[in-house]
Amino acid sequence: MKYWNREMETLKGDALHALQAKRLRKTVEQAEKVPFYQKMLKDVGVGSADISTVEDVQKLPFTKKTDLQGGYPFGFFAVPMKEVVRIHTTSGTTGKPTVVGYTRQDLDHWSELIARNLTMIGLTDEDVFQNAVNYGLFTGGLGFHYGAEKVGMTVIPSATGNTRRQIEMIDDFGVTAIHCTPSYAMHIGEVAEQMGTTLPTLKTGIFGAEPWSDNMRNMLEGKLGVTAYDSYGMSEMYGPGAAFECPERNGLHIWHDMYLAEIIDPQTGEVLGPGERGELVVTPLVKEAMPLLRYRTGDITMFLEEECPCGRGMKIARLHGRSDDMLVIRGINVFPSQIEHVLRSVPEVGDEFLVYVDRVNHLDEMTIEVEMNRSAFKGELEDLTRAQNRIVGALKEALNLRTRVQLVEPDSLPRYEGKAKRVVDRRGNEL
Ligand code: DLL
Repeated sequence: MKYWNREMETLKGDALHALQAKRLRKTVEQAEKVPFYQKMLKDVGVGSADISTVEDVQKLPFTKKTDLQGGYPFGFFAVPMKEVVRIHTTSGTTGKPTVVGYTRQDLDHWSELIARNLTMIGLTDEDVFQNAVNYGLFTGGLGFHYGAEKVGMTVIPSATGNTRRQIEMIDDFGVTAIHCTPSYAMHIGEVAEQMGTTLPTLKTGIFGAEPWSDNMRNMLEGKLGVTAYDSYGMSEMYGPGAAFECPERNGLHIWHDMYLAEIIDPQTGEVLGPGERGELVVTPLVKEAMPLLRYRTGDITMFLEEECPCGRGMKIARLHGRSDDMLVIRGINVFPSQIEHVLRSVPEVGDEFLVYVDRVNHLDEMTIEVEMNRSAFKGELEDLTRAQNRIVGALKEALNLRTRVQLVEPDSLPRYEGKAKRVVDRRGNEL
């Protein structure tokens, strides 16, 4: 088992708690330089002097995404602008994006996180790494880039797009590890198939930035010939790197010396224990330019109880979606990733699907367009009808919901280079 920073990665018990408490207090001190937090802390009568244990985090109020938007652009920065050496923003589709600033020390911490993750899954300076995500304001590009360079890997900043060229590069440059969104990985897999290559040098796939199911993992491993690892993060937590699967691939280690994680009931704010699913709340412990206190991520997960054989600490379950992309269909909660998990287990199903939600006569209707794979598409009409019924049945069983399924031709639905958008909610448009 390889470690980038064995001491920090395997820190446990009192030593870990003492470090977390010290860093938590320092983070609150840093937050006290931000007018928003000055007011918030004054309102609840708590200051950095009141923080001496990890549990004291519960004295602090939560910070929400809307709070950050209210501070647009630089209202949450705790250092003078001349110390901010990088800015990223979230890809907010509505309203102003969230702006995140980094000091030089923040960038060092961030690349250390990525270096830990890459080392944890066995990558070294011998590897050739293709970073097929959007470079620019999205944190996935530069975040992974500098972390992979830190490990000494040969980094190819291929970014997204021109998929045939991406595939030629994998083969010509002997790429051993690729990083992209799972949606783009699917597309790379299908284009590679059309080009007649099995991508023989590729061994490792790192996928993240959006939810992807275990069945999708199996499919990607088959198409690309890789072992696939899940990578979680968000711009407010630096970006990718915050949590990552180890070779056990049974949950993601959230780096306990850099993030204090809690799981809460999203309705009541009550703190939940291991095994209880709820919203992930994070207090970054080393952020300098933009400290955050108890940030509500909106992401749903739980702490896993068992100790990991790899010796590292705290693990969270894979994330199946955000509380805000959960659909409520006729009173039933549905995450798009559940639909994906079902579809990817049906052999006749091809690579993409699209979910439409409508309100028909005051009732929610979910219609799913499902691409067939090539061989099923060439088959008999009877077989297709059978496949369609099977999909409807599997969805009914998994979601307890009747859905309409329309089979469509291979390659007829949109492809994605970054995060996918597979749900079109048309409710509210009927007036
Ligand atoms: O997506 C950072 C990132 C880049 C992570 C590359 C992994 C790889 P944002 O654009 O701010 O940051 O989006 C953050 O994406 O709150 C989750 O809802 C979702 N998300 C990120 N990773 C995963 C994952 C980057 N592995 C938001 N599984 C988060 C499920 C994920 N959802």
